[in-house]
Amino acid sequence: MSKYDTICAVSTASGTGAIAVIRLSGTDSHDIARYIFRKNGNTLNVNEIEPYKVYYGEIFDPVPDDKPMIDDALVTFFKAPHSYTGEDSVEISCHGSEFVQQKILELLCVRGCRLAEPGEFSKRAYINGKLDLAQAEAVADLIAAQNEAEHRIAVNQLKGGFSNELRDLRSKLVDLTSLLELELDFSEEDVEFADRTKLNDLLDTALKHIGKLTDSFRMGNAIKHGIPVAIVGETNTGKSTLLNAILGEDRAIVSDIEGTTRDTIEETFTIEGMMYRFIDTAGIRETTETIEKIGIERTFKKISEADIVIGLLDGTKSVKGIIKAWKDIVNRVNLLKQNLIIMVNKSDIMDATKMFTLNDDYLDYMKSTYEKNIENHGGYMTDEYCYSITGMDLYDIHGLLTFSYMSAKNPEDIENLKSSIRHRYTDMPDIDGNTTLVSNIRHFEALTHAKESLEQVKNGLENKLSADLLAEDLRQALYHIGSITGEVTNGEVLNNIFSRFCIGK
Ligand SMILES: Nc1nc2c(ncn2[C@@H]2O[C@H](COP(=O)(O)OP(=O)(O)OP(=O)(O)O)[C@@H](O)[C@H]2O)c(=O)[nH]1
Ligand SMILES: [Mg+2]
Repeated sequence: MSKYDTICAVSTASGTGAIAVIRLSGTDSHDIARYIFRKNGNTLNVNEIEPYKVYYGEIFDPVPDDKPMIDDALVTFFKAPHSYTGEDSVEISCHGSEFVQQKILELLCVRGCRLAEPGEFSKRAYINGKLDLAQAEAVADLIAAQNEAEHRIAVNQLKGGFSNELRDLRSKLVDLTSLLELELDFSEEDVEFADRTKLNDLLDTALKHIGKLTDSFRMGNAIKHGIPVAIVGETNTGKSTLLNAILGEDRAIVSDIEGTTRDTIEETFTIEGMMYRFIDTAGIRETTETIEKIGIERTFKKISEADIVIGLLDGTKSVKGIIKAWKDIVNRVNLLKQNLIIMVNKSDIMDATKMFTLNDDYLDYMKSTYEKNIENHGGYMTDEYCYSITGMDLYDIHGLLTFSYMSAKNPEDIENLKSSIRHRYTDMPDIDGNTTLVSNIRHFEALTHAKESLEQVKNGLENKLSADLLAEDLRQALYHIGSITGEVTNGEVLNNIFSRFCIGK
């Protein structure tokens, strides 16, 4: 299999469509396409072909004597290096009959084309320097994007936003390495050229940069697979009713029997361009029933994995019961990392005066928690201190815990809840701005390795390790960063990446 052979594939979705696009790329692509194409009954002359011009004519089978027409088609020729792959290439737009598509591929193969492997066009684009590896992966992400947020990440990566950031990072580290390597040349003389404080500062900047990128993975990954929203609470609070109302379909079984939902149910739903994965869970209660116990264990696991937790309380229960259920949920949520939305459900049938008592009790509880926090932090739990460890001030944290009332049977309440869920993330610049979000696990792992190597350099500096050992760790970090854009890579990794593309891309 030579990288110079000419490949072909149907690039549009498989099956019948109005039109289909067949793509050829490689040294002989123009000749092979010319061989089966006639314009006004004549084959195009090599010298006559104008690239980037669309030719209208017929695809025909040149073998039988009567040279039958196969289809009406539009053909465009692209000249290296100005094509997607960087090679000579051709695009044939034909009618979307599966028979026509197959017939054209067959004619091309008889003339010397080979059927392309998945992602082979993009792989060639990468090999020919048209795209770096992260950009090629963005092409696959762009094709797979199902909502606005996913689309935005892919476009940013495709435009080279991520690659530029990595290039920045790399050049910082290259500077560091060359400073250290200079010392190696003079190792006999025991000199230190590189100012250690400056090295340390540079390292800190690089580590901070990588840290920002690895931190963004949780969000980037969530956007790709849907931001997980767990709906949790005691049995019969209306979790399944809420899931159905959000989805607008009867997905989960609803009944007034406690413990109806045994296993978790997950469905994605897009709110204003952002995909969420709603998870209905088994209601939490004391039980000796084995299956239900397993279900409740799953609920706890889903709570810990969720980005947003909707804690649903049953407004028809006693004040004491509601407060207890609420505390049980709050205690299972990590408020520093997760968003908690507490909702008291069944407002349509609950006694409204209870709302006042609930809020008073709640305030009492908050007050005692607040005081406990002050004790825990040596008596100086100021807003600033709280902000420095949580990124939120105390008031916001309290706000997150405030009770809101709703009825899962009231469509208006459901719309409000949806917009409140969406609102949780619009404040984050990462999503609505042009900030890079890492959404690919391969990139995340490479960055994590790079970070580990840099941390070793930092430790080494503190322990006054010799320049050659420091330089070695730095080179490791450079290697990992380079592997993301494909500056350093191996065949196996490449095959692995491109084999996940669709054929024709
Ligand atoms: N009046 C009223 N009834 C509700 C509301 N939400 C749920 N219900 C009723 O409450 C009962 C329990 O609802 P489910 O949605 O099955 O409750 P669940 O939390 O999924 O219960 P488990 O699966 O057992 O944990 C059903 O009879 C629902 O019709 C509401 O807002 N108002
Ligand atoms: Mg249920």
